Amino acid sequence: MIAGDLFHRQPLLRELKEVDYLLGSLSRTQVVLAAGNHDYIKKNSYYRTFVWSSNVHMILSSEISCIELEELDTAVYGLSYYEKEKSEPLYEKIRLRDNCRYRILLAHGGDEKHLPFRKGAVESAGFDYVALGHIHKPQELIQNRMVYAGALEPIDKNDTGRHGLVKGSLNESGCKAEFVPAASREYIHMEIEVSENMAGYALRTLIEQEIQKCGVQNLYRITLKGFKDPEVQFDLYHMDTFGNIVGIVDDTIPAFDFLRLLAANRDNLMGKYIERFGDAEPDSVEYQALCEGVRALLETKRG
Ligand SMILES: [Mn+2]
Repeated sequence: MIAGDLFHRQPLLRELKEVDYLLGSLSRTQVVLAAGNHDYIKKNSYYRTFVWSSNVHMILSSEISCIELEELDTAVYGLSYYEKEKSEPLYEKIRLRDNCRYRILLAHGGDEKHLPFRKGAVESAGFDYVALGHIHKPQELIQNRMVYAGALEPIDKNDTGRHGLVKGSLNESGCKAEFVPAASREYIHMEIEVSENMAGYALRTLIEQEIQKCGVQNLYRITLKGFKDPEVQFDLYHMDTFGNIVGIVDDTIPAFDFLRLLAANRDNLMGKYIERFGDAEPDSVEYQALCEGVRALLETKRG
């Protein structure tokens, strides 16, 4: 079951040929697919005329239609998008009209602009399983009954977490659906706790170890947290040992010893400045101003 948006844009003819070759080479498998809101069936879409292998069935109708897979005694309901958005709740209005033992709904969307549905309304139609697409993160709406498989691979850097497919089995005793991780890599948002005694090279080594722990095949967005030595400047361009860091942000707070600085500067501008912001919380804008001001004053003093 391919629940739409197999392509994130209009597919090229050669891409359909490649996909059809792969799906057509499955010897004991029937494939049903429909177009989603990204690969929707435009006027000149290759989906309109493409001739699939005999085991590959595309639902081309823009209204709910039904494909019967006789040898599996299974009917698959669904539709294809012919535009980027479609806001009628069509999946809530399905009337079953087949003579099969099993019934699957292949559905794409679920948000406001893409065929919204209430899961209860779809459930009551009587499908054995609802295979959902559109949302990239795998999730079960109803256990073993209504599941978003999610994208096979993460699509962008915010598409974190596991990705793969749903393996389901449908027989007299009901439907079982389990998530099978299949993505070759994952996007991971990682926080690294920096300490005051850590210099740049130590940080680089720590990041290297953390990435090794979580897998060098994955892609990382790293946020540095904690307090750092105010003297230390991290060179963020040289932290990427394995070439898999897609972004790194330094959110550390300089660990100025304000009490000591205040004691030594009671009568000057620095002392007055520290007093002015004395009770700022470490994650506030005031604290940031305090740190920047103190840094500037220290640098002026040295200069
Ligand atoms: Mn979609």
